[in-house]
Amino acid sequence: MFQKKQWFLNAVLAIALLVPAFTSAQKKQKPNVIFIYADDVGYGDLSAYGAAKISTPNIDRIGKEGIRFTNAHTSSATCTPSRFALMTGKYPWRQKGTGVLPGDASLIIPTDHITLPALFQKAGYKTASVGKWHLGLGESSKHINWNKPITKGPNEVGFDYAYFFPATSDRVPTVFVENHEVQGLDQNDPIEVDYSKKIGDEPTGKENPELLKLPASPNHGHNNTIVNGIGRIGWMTGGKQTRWTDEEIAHVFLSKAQQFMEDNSKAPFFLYFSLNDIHVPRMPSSQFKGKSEMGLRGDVILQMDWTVGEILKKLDELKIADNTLIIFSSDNGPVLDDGYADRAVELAKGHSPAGPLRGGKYSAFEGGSRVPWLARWPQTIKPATVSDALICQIDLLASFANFFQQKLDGDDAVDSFNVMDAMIGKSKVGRGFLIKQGGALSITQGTWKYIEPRDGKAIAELTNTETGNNAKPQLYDLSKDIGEKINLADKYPAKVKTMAAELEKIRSEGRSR
Ligand code: NG6
Ligand code: CA
Repeated sequence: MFQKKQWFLNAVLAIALLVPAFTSAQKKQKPNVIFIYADDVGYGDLSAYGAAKISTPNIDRIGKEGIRFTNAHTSSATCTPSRFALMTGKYPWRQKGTGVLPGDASLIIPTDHITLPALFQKAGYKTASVGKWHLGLGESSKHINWNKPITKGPNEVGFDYAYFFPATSDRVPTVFVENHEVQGLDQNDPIEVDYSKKIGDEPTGKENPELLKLPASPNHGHNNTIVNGIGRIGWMTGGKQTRWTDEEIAHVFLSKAQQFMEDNSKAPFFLYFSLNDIHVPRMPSSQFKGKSEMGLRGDVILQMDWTVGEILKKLDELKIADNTLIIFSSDNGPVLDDGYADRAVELAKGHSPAGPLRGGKYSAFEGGSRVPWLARWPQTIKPATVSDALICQIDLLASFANFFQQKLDGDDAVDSFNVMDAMIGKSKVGRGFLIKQGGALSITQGTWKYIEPRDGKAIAELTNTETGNNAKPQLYDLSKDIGEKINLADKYPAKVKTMAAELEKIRSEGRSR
């Protein structure tokens, strides 16, 4: 009897001792997560996706050592809404004011709901946002005072650390911000920004085109304040010492990302690394200038690939590659002429930025929002996997919530689905349907895609690209026609009706999860 009791007590003691050890071992095992978000990189811009005129060995390597997706998407065909969806798990068209933001816009991410970085924080991660922000700063509809700490931004939505520029590199203010402060502020030369009228007396691209080192394309409007020989959208004055040099942006962001990885190599970390490449103005560093066959756009693709390679190297150096999930994707499809006369159109001959897809940035066709997505996690993902599971960046939130066993509130991440098994190659099945936003909304269900009717030009004049606008409904069978060439709407009216109704239901219900 005594022996039995003793045995039992010993067993209880052993379990009590083991439990904390087990949980702390588990804690240690949480993978680091790096999400590299490239800007405007198309489905056909990487050699892993068939590009032959350019080689992207470092990005390709992620797929070779991990998984490459052929049916992965952003929620939208431009930057701000795609990023909004990624951060909130909510379709951006449900909230007003989520289109491409000017550089002086207020923060558009609600601070009273879970966000992707906040979810990582709750799971015990250190989180950082390095690179392009473009989700607004400061209090709703309040003027931003750039010379004082900025009240709301990445830190307020879940990032412990942030080093970023406010909007796009073709928009003012052309400065870097660390957490709440513009870097290198000089109180004797205060920064002012305006998007409605010229301020200060600095030359603009419109008045002094002879000062430009990169001419603007006619009519796009990249002809306001000249910074570093490049006309920008919007006017700024002051902050002369703080302004960036475009050719250095990639290096500056990379070094901040590397520093964060070094500082946190012992803790699990989440790094949102949001590249400036390959957005306009395409200004490669001297290391890459003239190195591709495709001019500046090709050069910055090489620069982007190098950047990714440096991150992979850093993971090896820190000996944390095995338990790091690194994802590479893009915020929207490709565009050639997006505001500067950089000869991208003429030099892209023989290269198809969207691969086999129709349309590109701004478009409701697949080229606008089907994007490269490669992921590597040596401990978990089988090398050289290729997956055609339907996944979207909007799903990261629910997928990681599930992974960390965090319950989402009913009104959080209302359009995000848990597709973690698909993301790590354990399942070939992703989400059942997806609504995407070009100009028009579309819904994809299985291999069928319906684009709702929308008035407006079929070709966007400035960029000379297809918008996907059509006054009539469009229906495509993507399994046979990934290039969306044959509109089957007239042939299958019943299908059109059910898909249109489904889209309407999801829109009116305010949620899809
Ligand atoms: C557009 C700009 C374009 C680019 C884009 C944002 C014009 C005519 N064009 O409005 O140059 O800045 O906004 O790109 O102003 S995104 O990738 O951040 O969505
Ligand atoms: Ca973009």
